[in-house]
Amino acid sequence: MARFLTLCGAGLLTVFALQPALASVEVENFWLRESIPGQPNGAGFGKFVNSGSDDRVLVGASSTIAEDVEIHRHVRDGEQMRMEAMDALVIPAGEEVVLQPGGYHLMLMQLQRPLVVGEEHDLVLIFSDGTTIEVKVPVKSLVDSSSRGHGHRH
Ligand SMILES: [Cu+2]
Repeated sequence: MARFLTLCGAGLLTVFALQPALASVEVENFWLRESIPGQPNGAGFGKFVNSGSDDRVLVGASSTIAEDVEIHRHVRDGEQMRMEAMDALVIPAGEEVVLQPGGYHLMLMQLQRPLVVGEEHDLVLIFSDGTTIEVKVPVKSLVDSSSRGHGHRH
């Protein structure tokens, strides 16, 4: 056990290599929102599916495109919605947790450069048990083409 803890301290890559397939959590349809000019931070969304019999707890994330990645949620503050950082996001056993605009999201703090539609960026999701999931995440447009489209209605 002591040896395992030491390896954990040695870095995420080591942990990832040791535990490639134990994760009972799967990620679906993760995407990053394209940057608005002048906006220093980015946002990421997607779905966690926990098919296992244990709760899983997301405790952090990282990406080479951002200085840091925080777990956020929107909370109502009087008439306003504001964002709040969370230490952890629980994905209960057998359940799904969706990250979406206006709700839970990953906040990519201090982007190295703006997020452009068509790009893909790496994202590492870190769980409380030391396991990680690494995904390639596409950047998508702010305007959802399915809802706005080009308006062929008459
Ligand atoms: Cu946020």
